[in-house]
Amino acid sequence: MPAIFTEEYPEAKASFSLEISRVLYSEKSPFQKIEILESPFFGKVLVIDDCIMLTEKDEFIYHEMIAHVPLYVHPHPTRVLVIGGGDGGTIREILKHREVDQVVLVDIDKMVSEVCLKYLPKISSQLLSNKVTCLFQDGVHYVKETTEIFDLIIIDSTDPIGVGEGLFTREFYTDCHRILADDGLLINQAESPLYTRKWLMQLSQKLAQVFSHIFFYQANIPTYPSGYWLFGFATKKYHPLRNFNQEKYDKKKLSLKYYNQGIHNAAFVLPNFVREIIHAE
Ligand code: AG3
Repeated sequence: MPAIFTEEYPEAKASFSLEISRVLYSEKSPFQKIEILESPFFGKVLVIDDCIMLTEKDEFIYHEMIAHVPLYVHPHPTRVLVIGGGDGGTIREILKHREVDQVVLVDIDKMVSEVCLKYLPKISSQLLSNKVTCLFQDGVHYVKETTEIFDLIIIDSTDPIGVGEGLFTREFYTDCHRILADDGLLINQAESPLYTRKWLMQLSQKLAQVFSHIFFYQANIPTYPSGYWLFGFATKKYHPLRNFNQEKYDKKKLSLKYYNQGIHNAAFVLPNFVREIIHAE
């Protein structure tokens, strides 16, 4: 009998299972349970508190979409803040944009980065870049206290329960707004409109209370709940489509596996049921 890992989706009374050939790592940090599993099909899988954070098979979709969408909109992103994202996947994509010369990563749990550096070096190795400063502390506290200013903030969090909860509050978004430059952007992972409609609704209401313009865009991520995922795009100035930077895009010619110009445009076209959720008062 092959071993099976199952992530339960209690909100949908459903679950997602995958065969695993080995458990490479399983420990409790002071904050959460961290596991690295090996699946014959999905490759290595990072699981935190029984939720799939990434698999080697499809992590490129999430990490390319969370990073390149804002980086092809902002005309001169030099200072980027990543909250969460201790696995380093988001950092890897950000650093493909050479004009970014400083990235601060703030993740509460040092063990996530240590484990990923050991077991998932292809995803995490850019954490060691000299452009990156890793601070292992609470992101909520960091944004409250810091005097630094950023062009882009990316919130690469876990779900809004447990450790990640504070990263989905109005107070937190208010602090992020304060430490963004006048033309700054904030991107956050915004969960599944199908399975956790309420989370998306609350997130969009809170973001809209703080930022004058908010947008959402989508991607298909098979190993996350429902396989259908949203990202928030909160902006002080730039429009996600009108300010798409064609010149930068044509010049860079990054070879990516998911993101391209067509995807950028299409991702902001949302189904009616999603538009209803994010516009609900
Ligand atoms: N961020 C986690 C997305 C949430 C997944 N939720 C779930 N499986 N219930 C991923 C971090 C990758 N850098």
